[in-house]
Amino acid sequence: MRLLQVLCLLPLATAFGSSWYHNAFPWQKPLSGSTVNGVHFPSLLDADLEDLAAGLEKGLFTSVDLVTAYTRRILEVNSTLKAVTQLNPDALTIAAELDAARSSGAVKGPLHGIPILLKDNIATADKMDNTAGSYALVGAKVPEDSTVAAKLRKAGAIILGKTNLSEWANSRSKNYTSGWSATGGQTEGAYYPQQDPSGSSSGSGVAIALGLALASLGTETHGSILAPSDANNLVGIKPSVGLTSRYLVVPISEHQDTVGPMARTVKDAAYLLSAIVGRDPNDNYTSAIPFPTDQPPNYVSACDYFALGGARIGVPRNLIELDDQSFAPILPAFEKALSTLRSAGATIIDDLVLSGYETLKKENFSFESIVMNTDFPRNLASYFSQLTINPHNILSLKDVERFTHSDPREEWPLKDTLAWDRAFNVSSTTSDAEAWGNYTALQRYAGGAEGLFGTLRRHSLDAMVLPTLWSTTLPAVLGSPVVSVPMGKYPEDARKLKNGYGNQWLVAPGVPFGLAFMGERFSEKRLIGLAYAYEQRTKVRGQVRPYLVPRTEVGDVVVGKGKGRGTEAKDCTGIAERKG
Ligand SMILES: *[C@@H]1O[C@H](CO)[C@@H](O)[C@H](O)[C@H]1NC(C)=O
Ligand SMILES: *[C@@H]1O[C@H](CO)[C@@H](O)[C@H](O)[C@H]1NC(C)=O
Ligand SMILES: *[C@@H]1O[C@H](CO)[C@@H](O)[C@H](O)[C@H]1NC(C)=O
Ligand SMILES: *[C@@H]1O[C@H](CO)[C@@H](O)[C@H](O)[C@H]1NC(C)=O
Ligand SMILES: *[C@@H]1O[C@H](CO)[C@@H](O)[C@H](O)[C@H]1NC(C)=O
Ligand SMILES: *[C@@H]1O[C@H](CO)[C@@H](O)[C@H](O)[C@H]1NC(C)=O
Ligand SMILES: CC(=O)N[C@H]1CO[C@H](CO)[C@@H](O)[C@@H]1O
Repeated sequence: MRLLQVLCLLPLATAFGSSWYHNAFPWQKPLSGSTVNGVHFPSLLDADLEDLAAGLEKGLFTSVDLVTAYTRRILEVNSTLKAVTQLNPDALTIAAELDAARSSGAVKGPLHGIPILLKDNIATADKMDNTAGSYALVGAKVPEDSTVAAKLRKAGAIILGKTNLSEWANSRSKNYTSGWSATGGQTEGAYYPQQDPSGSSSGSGVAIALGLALASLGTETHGSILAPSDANNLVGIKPSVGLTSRYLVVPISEHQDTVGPMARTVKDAAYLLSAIVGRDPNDNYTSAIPFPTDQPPNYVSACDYFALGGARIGVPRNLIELDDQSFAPILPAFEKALSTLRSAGATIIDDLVLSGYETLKKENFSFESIVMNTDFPRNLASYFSQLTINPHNILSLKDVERFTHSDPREEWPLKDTLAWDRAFNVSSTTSDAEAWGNYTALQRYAGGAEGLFGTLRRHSLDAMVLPTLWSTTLPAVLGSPVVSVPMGKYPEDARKLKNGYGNQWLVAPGVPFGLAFMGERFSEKRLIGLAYAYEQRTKVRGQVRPYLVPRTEVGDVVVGKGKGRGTEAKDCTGIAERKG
């Protein structure tokens, strides 16, 4: 009943707008698993892949138990946080099949029988929809699984459900909040009441932060894996564009879109990345992958405690200095991180200046805006053309806009569609030659001598680091990778800051943030090693705890089997009331 109390107090606490309740509940300690009848079960809040795989191997619990436990956890917090929008109605059946396969010795690999959530813009050819958060796509069907979903299934993963997102991956307008979609409502972060969950992979961030599945796939065009990983105490890998296929993923820009893992540990993210990389004839950007199809890098073995030894790491301070200083409370933790990197054997090359970034900023990032806006209507239409069932006959961005203006559930005009109007304007007035001119200018400033790649090479760097918040722009436009890992949380005396709509907290005591490692295209393996070595020395995730934690553990499910224990929901607004 503790969770019930916390949830019921939440509106009161918020009304006072203070942070007292952060310390007021001493029972909100890290949960470290449960011991039932002398048997120890891992805590789902923190369990990693190896914990779950070991439990499955030893027969401590089954994949059916895991699906049951995660589903209960999802329902416990969903009406407050709205992180998960759909549950896979076949998940239990799939789990039972994978349990049977395991019993007969047919284990597909480390992900066998492990529940994973997908952002609701990554399509699956099953009973679930792929909506991008819009009613325009409810009921629409794809001809087959997206390549990344197919690869996860082949690796034995159970696709447990879909996660909420900023509608259309945040491409609709500037006036809706991170984590809001028409179909999913408003996602909230779990580290402070009414925490802005960041976006656009908001539901993935919140769900994995709370252990509602082992891990999730998110998508990124500009910051959409990194920012919610940052704000939700997660490891996020934004892969090089082309490393993972975008086939049957709702697009924004072929030049910038990428699909990557969001997980609680670097190694879990590495396991997931290993499962989803590779060339795909349905996404020709994957032909840029520089390694043979049958010899992908071993991202898991890259997880080496000593990877920082001898590494050369740059710090492009001007990217921080050019920003407003509302997020400055991050900086002491960043300085501490730099000394951790040094003491682990890295050489820090500090005070680098990427003046190309300053130029892009002076141009109001218009080159990127023109590249994205010329890609968007074309790439989106190409996604729609592949649908096999399309209930509203949505074939273009214009159709999406018409639908959005006519269906009141889309909350237009309160949430406008001006970004689409801009895309129409730009794409109809920009020639291919001009779009190419903007693309090459963007690459030159972002990646040339005064940009990321030029500076990495000039100083023979393995990587550059920044607080994740400031890391997203150059890798977004360059299609280069970033690994973000938890670095700290805002201190008790941090000056609280609301988002632009005044309804959610961006900065508040206890809200997490991360450290980003940026590198050359296809340097994921090296970045994962560096991030792992940092993570193992700091283990920040375990020191940053959510204010709200679902209570069901896999041990409860195992022990409660056949006894009809009703632990589905403890949420004030949910089923709990009906159950009494
Ligand atoms: C989660 O909550 C939202 C909003 O209340 C609801 O629409 C959705 O169906 C819920 N998802 C699940 C999986 O229960
Ligand atoms: C992929 O194909 C499209 C259209 O066929 C083409 O415009 C684009 O340049 C190709 N991209 C790569 C990376 O090969
Ligand atoms: C960038 O935006 C500012 C403020 O809106 C404007 O004054 C300036 O002229 C813009 N710069 C360019 C190069 O468009
Ligand atoms: C969004 O912008 C429209 C005008 O473009 C305005 O009418 C509406 O109130 C704004 N909504 C919010 C939530 O700011
Ligand atoms: C699009 O172009 C029209 C006509 O030039 C203009 O009135 C409108 O403000 C533009 N909209 C946006 C969002 O740029
Ligand atoms: C970028 O595109 C615009 C048209 O939208 C064009 O006027 C401009 O010249 C292009 N810039 C470059 C550097 O090619
Ligand atoms: C697809 C789906 O589950 N949609 C539901 C999500 O949430 C809204 C409310 O926030 C419901 O009305 C939808 O039915």
